[in-house]
Amino acid sequence: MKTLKIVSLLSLFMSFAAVSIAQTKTESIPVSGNCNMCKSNIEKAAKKAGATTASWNKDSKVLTIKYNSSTTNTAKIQQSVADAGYDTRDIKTTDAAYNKLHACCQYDRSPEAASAAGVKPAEDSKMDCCKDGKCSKPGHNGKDCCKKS
Ligand SMILES: [Cu+2]
Repeated sequence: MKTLKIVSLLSLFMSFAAVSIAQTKTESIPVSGNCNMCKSNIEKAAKKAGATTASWNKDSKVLTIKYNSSTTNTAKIQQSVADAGYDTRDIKTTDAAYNKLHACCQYDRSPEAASAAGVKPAEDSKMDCCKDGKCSKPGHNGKDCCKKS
């Protein structure tokens, strides 16, 4: 009986350990931007969406985040960064949010600059060809680009 207790305690402890390992994730996500003001905006937006740490490098254009996977995810964090006016690897900002950025923060949104930053150009964005819930791109049959990932 004593061995059984120890074994069950041990497995309980191990399952807790496994859960806590699974919860903290670190990820590096390309995000477009220019300057230190962008850095502060991007990091603030990532933390607002639940990132425990967020650090954007203006030279490499990479945002490194740590987050708890039980409270948030990369889609939420990227959406928050996009809402602040910045194109991320997977989620594009809106023209309205981009236009609200300080003039010095209005980074180059050309496809060339986007791919140099590691960000998919806006034309390739899933939602950009989606108009009124229907895909406006020929051959997509109203499906592909309107799916929210
Ligand atoms: Cu800036």
